[in-house]
Amino acid sequence: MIRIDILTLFPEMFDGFLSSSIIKRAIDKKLVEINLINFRDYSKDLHHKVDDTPYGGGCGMVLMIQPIYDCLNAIRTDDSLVIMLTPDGDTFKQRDAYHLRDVKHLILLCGHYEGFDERIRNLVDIELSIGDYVLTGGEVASMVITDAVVRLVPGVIEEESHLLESFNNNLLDFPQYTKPRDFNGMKVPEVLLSGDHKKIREYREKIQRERTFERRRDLLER
Ligand code: 6GU
Repeated sequence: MIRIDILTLFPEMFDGFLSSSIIKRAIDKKLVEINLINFRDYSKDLHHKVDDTPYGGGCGMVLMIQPIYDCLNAIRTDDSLVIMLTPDGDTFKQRDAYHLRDVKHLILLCGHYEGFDERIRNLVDIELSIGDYVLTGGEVASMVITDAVVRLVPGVIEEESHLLESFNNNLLDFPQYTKPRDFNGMKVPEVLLSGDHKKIREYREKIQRERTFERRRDLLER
């Protein structure tokens, strides 16, 4: 079983995510254990402070190293991979989801406010971002990464589903259709109704290549 510990000051943000759909089912089936840990509980400050004003001046607050240091010391083991969520990190890709699926214990550290004390970077193994935009905190990013990893854990969804999906082989997905055959004149392509599996496979691969070329030429250039 894979264990994912999410270090956050806002555990309530995860309520809907952990109690719905495939993630809930994976937890119920004990395929994954997900723990929310509020690192405020590790603050040695009288008022449980976790952030303070930046040295050198500037606006906003900076997360202090002490609560995060003590929290990580309490939970990390030889099997742990500590990931800091930050817009400065490497961009998370599908191939990273496949790597992280094989780690026994993931620790996802979510920041909030203006940033982390720079020295916190010395406590983590890797830094990840989910894309080139700025979020209010790492929580949504940690849910994105958790979702992408958990769905790849064997038993969570049908194995065959990921073999054909977008980004495997750097190709976008092929289009899918279901009933009815004709909706207000919008028809299902004939070939899909033909029962000729070789033709269907060729048709789908052709569309995948065309669509990736039109929409995501960057994927083909890798
Ligand atoms: Cl991981 N954190 C924040 N705060 N913003 C982001 C991000 C992470 N990834 C993209 N934008």
